[in-house]
Amino acid sequence: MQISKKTIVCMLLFILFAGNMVAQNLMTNVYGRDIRSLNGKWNAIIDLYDQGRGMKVYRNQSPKGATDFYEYSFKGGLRLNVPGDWNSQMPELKYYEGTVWYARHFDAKRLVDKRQLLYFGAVSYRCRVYLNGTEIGSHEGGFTPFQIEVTDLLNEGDNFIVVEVNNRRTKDAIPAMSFDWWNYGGVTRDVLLVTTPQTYLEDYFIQLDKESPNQIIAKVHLSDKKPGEKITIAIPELKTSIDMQTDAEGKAEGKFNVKKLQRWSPENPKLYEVIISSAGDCVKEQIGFRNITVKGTDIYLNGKPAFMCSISFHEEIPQRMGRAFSEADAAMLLDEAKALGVNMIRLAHYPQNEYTVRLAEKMGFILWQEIPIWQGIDFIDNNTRKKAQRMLTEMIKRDQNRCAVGYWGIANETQPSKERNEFLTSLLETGKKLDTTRLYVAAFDLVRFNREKKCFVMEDSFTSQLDVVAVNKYMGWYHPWPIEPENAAWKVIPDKPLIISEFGGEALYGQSGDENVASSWSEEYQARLYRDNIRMFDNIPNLRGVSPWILFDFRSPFRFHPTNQDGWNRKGLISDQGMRKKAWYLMKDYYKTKAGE
Ligand code: GCB
Repeated sequence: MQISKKTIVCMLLFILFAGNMVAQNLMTNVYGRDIRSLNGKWNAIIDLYDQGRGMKVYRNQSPKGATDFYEYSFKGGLRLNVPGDWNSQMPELKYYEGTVWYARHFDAKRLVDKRQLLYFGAVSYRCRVYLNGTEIGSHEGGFTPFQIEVTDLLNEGDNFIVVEVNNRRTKDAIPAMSFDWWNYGGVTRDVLLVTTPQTYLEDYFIQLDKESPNQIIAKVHLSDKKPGEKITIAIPELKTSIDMQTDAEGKAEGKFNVKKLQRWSPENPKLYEVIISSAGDCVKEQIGFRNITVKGTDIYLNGKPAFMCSISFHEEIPQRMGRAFSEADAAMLLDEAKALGVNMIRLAHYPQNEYTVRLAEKMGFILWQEIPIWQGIDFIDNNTRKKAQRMLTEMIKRDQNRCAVGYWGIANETQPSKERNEFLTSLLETGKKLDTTRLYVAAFDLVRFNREKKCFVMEDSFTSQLDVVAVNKYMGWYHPWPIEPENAAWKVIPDKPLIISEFGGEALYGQSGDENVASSWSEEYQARLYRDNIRMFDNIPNLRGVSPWILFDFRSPFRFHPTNQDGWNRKGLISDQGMRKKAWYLMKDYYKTKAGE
């Protein structure tokens, strides 16, 4: 095929233009900046057939002449809450997968000596953003933030912003075509207008060195390549401050020793006010410091071997049948985790909102945060790999100063293959370039019972690259017991710490039945299953944590049983209405014993 010069020029221009439009580098700690909320009621248009872009609805035109008309208007139509998923806001949108246009007016000022940016906490799943009739950026990935600079694009006075949101599942997406949670769409987290100085503190990483109890690492990056700028990091309570100088890239790095540092831990979730300043900017943040390391088969927290008494939850408020998005939602989920007596939370299966992460840190939970590499991912597609790398980067960048985050999870239930290995290796490389102070983990479902050896085994060469190996194993639910639980020996990756990252079974709250019959969907069966699994845990020599699946029943489109499930995964220790099932009490007791209470 012959390609003309004109076509090549057009293609190059397109690539250049499209390249400029994607979202820009993220700033650290957006909530510590000069921000204005654009949350509230937005006007919306449901666009099932994807006609809006062709119709240029983002221009928001209204008829001028007598013969003029437009077959759309944002005025007088649907109104949706931002933040919020659309599915829980209207019965018609419960199962909707497609495009919804969101729009609103806002007033702004053009500021000569400042920069202004639009910041989205998350839009699920992909979006294009238009300001005053022009496309200004796009983003893919439903659980991580992005920002777009609008300094030169804002009008003095009225501005009109439109977000074209689409949550259709596709093969190349992350997660891909099916996943065991609700595919909520919408502008699901805060939208902010951020004002910064001309040169601002774009990115800073301030954490304790992995091995040292009193050496803090600080890396700061200005928004511009300004060499020779003084950067000061001060921790007033520790009477400490250091000065650094930026290099040609506008970066500065330093390490400094602190005395009498109280390290953050679940028992004492101590945070310090840290003040970061440059010539023209100053940002404050509450930051904690802790060490988390692995030696042999042990996980050490602040130099002491630790056992992870964990629980998982989705970013969902079951009673509202909607995605969690606020501080109040975070408090509800985390208070229930506290009541269970856990010291860790696996934030399943995607980066959850910043309110949850920040409050969890204050409440003393170690966090496992992961990207939605959940079964069925196309490991051959290079673009999917790039997407995953970007998602991981966005997750790490947002929460790099949350010492509560002890684990970055890179995958859940993937099957070995050359392509899978290369894909996941590239994720580890991406992550470790940004952060080596956390442990890298992935969850596998490959453990099998070997009848000759009479023990559970697993083979996956990729595990050698991880700090901690995690296993989802549904003994008594998806897998019948091959042997009595107390005789079920484990030889699974015996040279590394192992976490049982999922186990459990379904029960309908209030349903009583035979404790030996799974299809009773009874609390008794679920409780028995928990009892059996707890008996098995003692046979796992390298077990360093367990995380039952899951705190609350959650909505899932592939749970078809009409009376027992009705669109809900019923593995919760707590029902969708907030009622504790029998297994909850067993787990609570197990964690009490583990904590030596
Ligand atoms: C798993 C998945 C989790 C599911 C769970 C289940 O292994 O990791 O996302 O919800 O099983 O309930 O089947």
